[in-house]
Order: sequence, then C-alpha cells, then structure tokens
Amino acid sequence: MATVSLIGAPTDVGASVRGAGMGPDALRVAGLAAALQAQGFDVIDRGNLAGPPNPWQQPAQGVRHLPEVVAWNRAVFEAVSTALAMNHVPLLMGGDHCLAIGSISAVARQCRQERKNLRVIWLDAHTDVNTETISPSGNIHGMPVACLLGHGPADLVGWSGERAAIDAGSLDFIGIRSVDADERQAIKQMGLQVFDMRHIDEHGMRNTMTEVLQDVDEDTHIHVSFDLDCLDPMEAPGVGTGVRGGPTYREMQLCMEMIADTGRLGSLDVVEINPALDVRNRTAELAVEFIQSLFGASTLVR
Ligand code: NNH
Ligand code: MN
Ligand code: MN
Ligand code: MN
Repeated sequence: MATVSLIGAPTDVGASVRGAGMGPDALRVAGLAAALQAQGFDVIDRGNLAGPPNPWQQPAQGVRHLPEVVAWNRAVFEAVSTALAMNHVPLLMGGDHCLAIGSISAVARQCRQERKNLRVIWLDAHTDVNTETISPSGNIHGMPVACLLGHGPADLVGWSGERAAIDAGSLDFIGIRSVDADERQAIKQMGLQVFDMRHIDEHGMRNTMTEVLQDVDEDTHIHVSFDLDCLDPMEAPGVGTGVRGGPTYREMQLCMEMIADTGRLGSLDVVEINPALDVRNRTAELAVEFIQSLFGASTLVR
C-alpha cells in the first residue's frame, strides 16, 4: 500500500474571503489521517508549512498579494517535490486554490522525469483560468490554471521547468458553473475541455467520467485538484465563493469512485475549505468522505 504525505498549507492569501487558512486543521479534526489509515495506507502528517501572513491589501497591477502567493507556493512546491521523490502520494491540504500552482508544477516536473503522462482533473465551480489582465477580482485563487498553462504573472509561471506545466489536452474541468466574461474567451483560445454542469445534467456523471478517463493507461499519473466549492453549497457550506447548482453527494461520490477505479491517482489538492463559514465542520467531514472514495473506499455492495 502507498504512503500518503499530508502537507498543510494554512493560508488564504489567494482569496478575498478570509478563513481558508484554517482548512488543514479542519481536515485533521475531521479525521483525515485515521480515515486513510483505516483503508490500509501509511499516512505521514508533515504538519503545516510556514509562510507569510495575509497582508490584506488591494490588488496591485491586477493581482492581490503576489509576493505572499509566491512564497507559499515555493514552500508547497518543495514539500510536494520531496514527497514525490520518496514515492509518496502528496495530499496538499489548503489553503486557497492558488496553492495548486506549486503543487501541480512539482507533479509536472516529476512526471516529466519519470516519463509519465500527467492528467489533471480540476473539480471546481470555477475554471480558475483568469490572468492579471482579465481577472475581475485580482485574486490569485482564480488564476492557477492560467499560470500552469503558461499565462499569468511571470513570477508564477514556469516552475515545472517548462513555460507550461501542463498542456490544455491533459486537463479536464468538472462541475463548472461560474466563468467570468473574459475567462470564457481564454477557455476558447486555449482549447480547454470543460465538463460544465449543463454537460453533467445532460449526460450524467457516469458518461462524463467515462469520457474524462478514457485515455488513462498504466503510464498515467492522475492529479486531482479538488476545490470544495465544486459541490453544491447545500452539501458543502464551508467555502468562500459558493455557487448554487453543483453536483450532488452521489454524483460526486461516483466521480471519485470512477477515478479510484483507474488505480492511477498519484497526487491530490484539497482546497478552499473555509471553517469560518462552515457548519459544525460539515464541509471538512464531507471532504474526508470523498477523499476516502478517491483512495478506493467503495460504497459498492455487489
Ligand atoms: N472567477 C472568480 C475570480 O477569479 C472566482 C474564483 N474563485 C474561486 N475559484 N474560488 O475556484 O475572482
Ligand atoms: Mn478553484
Ligand atoms: Mn472554486
Ligand atoms: Mn480531455
């Protein structure tokens, strides 16, 4: 059985709603380590990374808190690289979604070294493909996909060793229902594959995931970037930017189980849990259930 490295990154510097910095402890309190241990995994909790406090400033040149976001992502990049070098499965506990820049850059670099095909599955209400020139908010948690594709603030691009850590064809979005006007143009220009809520409504989660996973083979490394606002806020109220109309509990379980069935999950981000907005840690507890499914705990009875 694999070893899972839990890496806490307690920050909300990429957001404009405070509170996601408490996410790592919310996941610990919800029993994440014990849940994975019960499934037979070795789990090492690396504790929390250190980084600068949130200066709580207005955006400058289109971005908020760029130096702080860079510093946190440096720490994440190093920690994820270290875990991968030990053949562990890194599980990044955010923190806001800006941290996926460091995490996925580290994964992309490792995959290139090992000649593995990286596939990124982005579970989110948002596509996070804004840049400093088009973002309506300046919040970097709305930009990680752009940065990973080689666009966005120069300080956040190129960390994997290539300008683009991932190419558009190896990335799939699931659960999307909130895209900014210019972001929509960027999605078209970059040729991104978006399985939005309308697609899931019309085709169902099963067909959607069959399509997403069709070209996964034994040389594939799947990275899941799980923004908890992907879920319907009725299920997961503890997020800063909730949007109505997300996948149901069962749909999300099926999504996780189908990814688990491939046996190719190699790394994971769990981000945007905001305990300050949550109800009795419900969102972190829900996250733990979904993580268990992603790691192969099936609810199948047959
Ligand atoms: N698209 C908005 C922005 O860029 C919201 C992004 N917020 C997120 N993304 N939580 O997942 O500001
Ligand atoms: Mn996101
Ligand atoms: Mn989101
Ligand atoms: Mn695809």
